Amino acid sequence: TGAPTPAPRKNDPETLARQIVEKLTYSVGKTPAEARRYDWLEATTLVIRDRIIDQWMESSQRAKTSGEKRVCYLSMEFLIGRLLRDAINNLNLTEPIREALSRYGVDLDLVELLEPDAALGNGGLGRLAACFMESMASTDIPGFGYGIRYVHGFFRQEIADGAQVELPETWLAHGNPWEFERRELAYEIGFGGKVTTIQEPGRPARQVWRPAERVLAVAYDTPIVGWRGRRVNTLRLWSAQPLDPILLDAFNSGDHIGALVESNKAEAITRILYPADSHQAGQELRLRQEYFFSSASLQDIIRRHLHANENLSNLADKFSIQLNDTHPAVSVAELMRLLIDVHGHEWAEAWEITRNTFSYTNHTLLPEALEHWPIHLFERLLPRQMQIIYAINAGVIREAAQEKGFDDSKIAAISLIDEGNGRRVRMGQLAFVGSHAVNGVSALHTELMKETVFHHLHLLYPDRIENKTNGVTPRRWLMQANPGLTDLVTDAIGPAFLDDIEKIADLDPLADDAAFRERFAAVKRRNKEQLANLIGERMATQVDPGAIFDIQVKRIHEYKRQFLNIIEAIALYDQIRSHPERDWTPRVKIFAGKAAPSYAQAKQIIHLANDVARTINSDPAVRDLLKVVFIPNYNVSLAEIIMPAADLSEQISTAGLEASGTGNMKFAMNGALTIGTLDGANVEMLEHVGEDNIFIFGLTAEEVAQRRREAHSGRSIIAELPLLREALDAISSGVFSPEDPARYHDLVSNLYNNDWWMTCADFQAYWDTQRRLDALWQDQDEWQAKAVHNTARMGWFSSDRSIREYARDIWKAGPDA
Ligand code: DL6
Repeated sequence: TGAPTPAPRKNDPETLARQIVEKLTYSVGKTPAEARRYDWLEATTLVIRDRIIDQWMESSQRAKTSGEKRVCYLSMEFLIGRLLRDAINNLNLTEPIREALSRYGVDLDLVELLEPDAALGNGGLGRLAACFMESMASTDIPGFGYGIRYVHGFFRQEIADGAQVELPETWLAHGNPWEFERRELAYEIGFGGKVTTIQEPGRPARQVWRPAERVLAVAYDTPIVGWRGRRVNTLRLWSAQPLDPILLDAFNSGDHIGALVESNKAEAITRILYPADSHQAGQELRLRQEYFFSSASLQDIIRRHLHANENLSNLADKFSIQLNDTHPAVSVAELMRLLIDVHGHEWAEAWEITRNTFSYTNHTLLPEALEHWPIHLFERLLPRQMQIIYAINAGVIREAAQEKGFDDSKIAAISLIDEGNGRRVRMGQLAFVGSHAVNGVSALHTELMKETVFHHLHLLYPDRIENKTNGVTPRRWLMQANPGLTDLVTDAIGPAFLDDIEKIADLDPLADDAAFRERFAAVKRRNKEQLANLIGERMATQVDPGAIFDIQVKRIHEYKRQFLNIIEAIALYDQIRSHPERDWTPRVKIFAGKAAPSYAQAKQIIHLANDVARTINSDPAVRDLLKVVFIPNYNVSLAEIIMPAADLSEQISTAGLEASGTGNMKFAMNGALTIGTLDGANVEMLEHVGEDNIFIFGLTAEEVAQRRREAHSGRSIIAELPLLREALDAISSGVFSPEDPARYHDLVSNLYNNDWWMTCADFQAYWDTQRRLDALWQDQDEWQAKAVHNTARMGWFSSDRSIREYARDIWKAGPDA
């Protein structure tokens, strides 16, 4: 019975070519002769999409009928990038599609480049969510991503006269062939209004929320294909729409603008991604976004659950909901509301269901990134949820006082309400108490969570915090980004590592094989040439692929210390000019990354990098020994070109501040050596690649904390280090900004007066380590052997491993559950 199963599709170039032309004709409306490259992209995408849909339906059906536990990943950000290459690679169709297109003189690589880069995220947290989606599909876990369909993703960065300029990004301008609008899946989301108590005879009193405003959340689904296409999961993104598209009365009475106000207000909720990374975005709109997507996702999960179950008592057996940071933390209160007010559960049972269903990942310890909302705002926008938060808080405080004997100061620390700061709701605390598991994203970060932000909650619930070190998907970050290396490894150890990346360890002994090292170096050289061409074309700067490509790409932030890297470049520049007779190792220092538009110091750092680049690159005295490049508009697609071309990866955050890092993993997998601090996942990378193959320097997290307690400043260090002093003098006297000599005055004076990020404190150790790397570069056998060890020993940092750990320890879901 039921619908006939479609016949398996043929995947030979002949069939594919015919189908692409069919799509070109009947869906795009062009003949091959008329078609532009963009039309070929559309037609190819549609052919691939058909293949995915077969598998997608099968996976969804399997998840529904088997009754297996499903995992919902709630994330405000999914930095998925381009999808076509991912899908083609995971379906194993790269070569047949390439050949099919070549029959019409079309180059697959060029076609793929036209796909917009879906940038629905800021950085690490959003990209991790994208890797996790791919890994859930690849490890056969019925995963479902829930997020927001922003009309404008992360802003496009241009550099004008050295400074960052933000421009709107328009990824949907040409439509989006990957998404399916599900108009039938629309939920009402309320804001504001009043809560009234209803007392009916013989029944307990109940609360009824009557929102003043309502909008619709409409689902858009994107298929996420796992490796070899075995499972296809869903990424469901919500778009906000008005209940009434236009207020006709207002329009008819002549108020044409007023008639659209409600509509615009609703649509504004999902119009734009906040470009805030590790930075507080305090706007009301942000809280609206958070509640909007949380409520829509929970209503959808409940609907899916009730499809196969009588009631919600067993929700936690059938669904696990992972809160990606605190952005969806309001879900804790919202699920309680839905369980109690809408589905009639008692408080105690609702609380049990809620805690067993949710788990929460923390991604930062930076105080300015820990979300806390003013109570008056929360209460005005979400009055019923606020009542529930007070009630949750009362329960937690009672437990802490009665069972653990917490005193007032400890209670103040765990309270969901911050009383000392203008009264605010602490979203981290809410997520923590509403979850059965709370995890950090690297071993060090998890320990620091226990000691700092969640110290008292950890005392209250000592079994709740656990570690799940991040990972990255090797499909995108090795196979697709670096086909040359993938072919070389396949040739050397066979293809088994493609299915189980930890088998790449078989490559390790080849570090001692001179012929293999040479081939490994040749792949790197080709990748560097490709990046050098890009730099030449985009920025009219010529760089030598024979130099060390020393790369720092990530969000621009003081704690990530791009400034330290720039100061080192200036010191090196001075030394090269003072000692031209020395045997300097040629280096190209490459930077890329965006600064939050409101983060003045980060924007100054970008400006400085560009000013320094302009000065050094035009100085004939340094010849080709040092170049500095800032590549604009860093995004996932650019990262796919940059990671495979690095010799040296800069992971130099102030210890204790980078929760994990994932760029560090992508670089090392592609054979870059790391220069880094003992921070985030660098600590575990050191354990895996071995201390001879990674270059660690600087203060430890404990030492940083100690210095901060001692009110450390940079002044005395600067006085003792002429290299550092001269570099800083050059910056502050306007050597790099003659048109505005005072431009960097604040940046430099912060180092003298405070050095909060330990830039001065770590300078000498950083400089010395860089010089050791210079010397190592002269011994290419040694360097390349270390590079091979890095690639061979990074398999553990696959997001498949992370996801299996989440599935085993937190979700109790998936094939091994
Ligand atoms: O866990 C993913 C990623 C980590 O690798 C980075 O170390 C961390 O900085 C980043 N955190 C954020 C901050 N978000 N918030 N809030 O993106 O998460």
